[in-house]
Amino acid sequence: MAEVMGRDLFHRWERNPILTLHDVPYRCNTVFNCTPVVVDGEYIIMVRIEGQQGFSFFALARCGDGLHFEVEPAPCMLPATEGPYALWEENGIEDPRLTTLEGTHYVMYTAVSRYGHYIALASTEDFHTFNRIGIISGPGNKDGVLFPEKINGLYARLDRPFGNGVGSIWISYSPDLVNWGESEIVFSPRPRYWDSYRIGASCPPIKTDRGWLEIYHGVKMTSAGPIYRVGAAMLDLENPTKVLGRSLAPVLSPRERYERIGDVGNVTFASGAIVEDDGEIKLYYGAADTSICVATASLDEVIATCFN
Ligand code: BMA
Repeated sequence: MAEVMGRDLFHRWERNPILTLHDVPYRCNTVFNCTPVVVDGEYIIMVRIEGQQGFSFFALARCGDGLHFEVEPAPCMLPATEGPYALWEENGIEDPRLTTLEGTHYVMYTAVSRYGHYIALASTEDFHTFNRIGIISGPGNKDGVLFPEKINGLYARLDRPFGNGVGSIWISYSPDLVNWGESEIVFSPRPRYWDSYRIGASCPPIKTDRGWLEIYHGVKMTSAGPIYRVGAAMLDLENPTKVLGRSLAPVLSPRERYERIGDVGNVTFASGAIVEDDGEIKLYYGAADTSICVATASLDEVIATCFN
C-alpha cells in the first residue's frame, strides 16, 4: 500500500473509509466492525450492519486486493427468529470475528437479548450457511476471539466478561467448542493509561515467533465520553495467560474526521487483520461505529512495540 497517512504506528489508507452505508445495496443505518479472511486469493470481510430499527446482522463483502470491497446484495447471517437461538439473538448479532481452525471457518459473535450480551459461536463452509454451535457464555460477556490452533489439546478463546465495573481480557478452554471453562484473567485496564477504563480482545490472536500477538482495544473515559483506541500485547505460545509484553502507547487512535464523528464518536475498533506474505498487517477497523476502514503496519514493528 503506497499511499499512507496518519501519526500512529498503523498507517491509514488515504482513501478510508473503505465501506459506508452508501456501499450497502439496501437501506441500513451503518456498516462497521468487520472480520476478514482470504480464501483462494479472494479477500472476504464479514461486516456488521446496523439496520434502521437499531439491531445488527452480518453481510459479506468481497474483493481481490483487500481494499476495494463490494457488498453482496443480501445479508449472509440474520439473527435467529425461531428455534433455540431466537431468544438470545432477539436484539441482534454484533461484532463477528472469524477464525479458521483445522480447515473450518468459525465465527465468534455477540448475541444480544433482553438479558444482555453473550458470546455465540457458529461454523460455516461457504459464509452463507451458518451452523450455530452454541451460546457459549453467560450474560455480560463480549469480544470473544477463538485462537486459530488448539493449545495443549484444547480449544482456547479470549473474551471480556464484565463485572463490578471492571472489563478485563480473560481466557477459557474447551474440549469441544461447546463446554468452556478453566477461565483465568489475562490482562486488565491500566490505571491512568489510554486503556484505563476497560479493555477487550479485538482480533483473533496471530501466531508469531515471539508469541500470540493480540491486537486489543482499550478505552479511556473522559469528561466528553469514552475514547476507543487499539493496542497490542504478546502472550506466551504455550501458556497464553502469561503476558510477555504490552504496548505502552496505542498503535491506532481516533484522529480523522471519520473516526471522530459518527454514531459513536472517537472510536477506532479493530476486529480483524490479515498478515500478508511480505510481513505487512492489514488491520480492519470500524470508525465511529459508522464506517469500515483499513490501516497497515509491519508485523515486526507491531511485535516490537509490545516490548517497548
Ligand atoms: C463496544 C462494542 C462495539 C462498538 C464499541 C464502540 O462495546 O459494542 O461494537 O464498536 O463498543 O461503540
